[in-house]
Amino acid sequence: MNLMRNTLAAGALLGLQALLLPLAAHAAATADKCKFEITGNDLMQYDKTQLDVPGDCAQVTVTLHHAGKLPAQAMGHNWVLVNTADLDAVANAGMAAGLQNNYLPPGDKRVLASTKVVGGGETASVTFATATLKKGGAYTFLCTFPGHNALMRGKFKFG
Ligand code: CU1
Repeated sequence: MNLMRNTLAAGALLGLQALLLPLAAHAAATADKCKFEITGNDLMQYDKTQLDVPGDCAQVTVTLHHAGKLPAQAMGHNWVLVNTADLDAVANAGMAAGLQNNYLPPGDKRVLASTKVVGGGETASVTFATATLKKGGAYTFLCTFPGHNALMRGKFKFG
């Protein structure tokens, strides 16, 4: 009797899983196109020069990996999103803010999204809403470690 009840319950559970699994897979696929990975190295480079974000991503996650060996003090990297027009100003203000502030002025409204600064072997991630971004707007990502943005920058296309 107990066995039969258990078998029935297990069968019902399996049926439920069969119903839910395709839904979960679909949700994951939808979210994945809004998640991006970018890697920095000890040669002051990102491995990507452009990120293409679909316009229906309500939020975006960017995960920055540092594939190098140098510490953050020597070769730190972050990932910072700005309006392209603000790039130089944010890079200069970031330099002055120092490593203790992740090379970004605290509370700077020109910073649309940012990770902390990481050193070799470390990873940092940021998730942000796209509600304030304009589709087709001119956005650039950069590393604000002093001097890095000359090489470490790229286009952030949304929409
Ligand atoms: Cu950097």
